[in-house]
Amino acid sequence: MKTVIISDTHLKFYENDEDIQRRQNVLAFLETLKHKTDLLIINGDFFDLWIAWKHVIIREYFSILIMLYELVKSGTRIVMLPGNHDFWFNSFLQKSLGIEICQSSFISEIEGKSFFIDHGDRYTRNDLRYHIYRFFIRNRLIQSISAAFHPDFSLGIGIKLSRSSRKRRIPHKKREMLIMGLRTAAENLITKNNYDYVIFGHSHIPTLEKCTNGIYANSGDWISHSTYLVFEHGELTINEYKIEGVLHE
Ligand SMILES: [Mn+2]
Repeated sequence: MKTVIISDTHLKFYENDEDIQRRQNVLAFLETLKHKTDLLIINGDFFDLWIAWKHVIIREYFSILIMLYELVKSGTRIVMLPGNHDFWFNSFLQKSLGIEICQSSFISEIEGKSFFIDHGDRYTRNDLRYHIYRFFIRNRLIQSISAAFHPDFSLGIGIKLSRSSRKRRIPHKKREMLIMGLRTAAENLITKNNYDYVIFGHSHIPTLEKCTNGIYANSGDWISHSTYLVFEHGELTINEYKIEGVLHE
């Protein structure tokens, strides 16, 4: 059985050249998984922004949605977890593409080993502002208000937010705290619940570390690293996707 875990591809609906290249890399990578992967876990921030209307989907995600659909058709079970950029899922991905949405942590036995998988954003410490924001933004009322606006209007706001967050750099100290916070959370989860593996995303730093009684791994990102985790034959490895030319759409 082959399990692949990716996160933080941050696919955008409004793209510059770098974003287009990244989308093409992700598409080419997903193509290589067809007929070879039993389980694909998408561990949050796959989309840089996802808003779910009742009858409308974002056209710029069309090629990636087709690829996910083809992957499901090829026999891969896809489980998608929310990140801090994509969490307002409705039934579209489940009903139309056959993707399983796991709204909280994905806790499962894989090949006899216990896994705890989560995007990780709620496990960072000393970030009260974010935790208040997270509570607010995940509120159902806020979601239905956003979905009530015309898509071009809501996505227009999304473009503005995306532009401003491009300029914003996370201070070094804050990133260090985030990385440490996730590592400590992983260690605690392993100690408390006897998980063999705790897997997060969110930090964008590819990681594979032995804890006292288990292993903590982070799938990294596709902005700077193009990394993914593979669990096969009882072993977890971290891999880098090497780009071999551009996939034509
Ligand atoms: Mn994140």
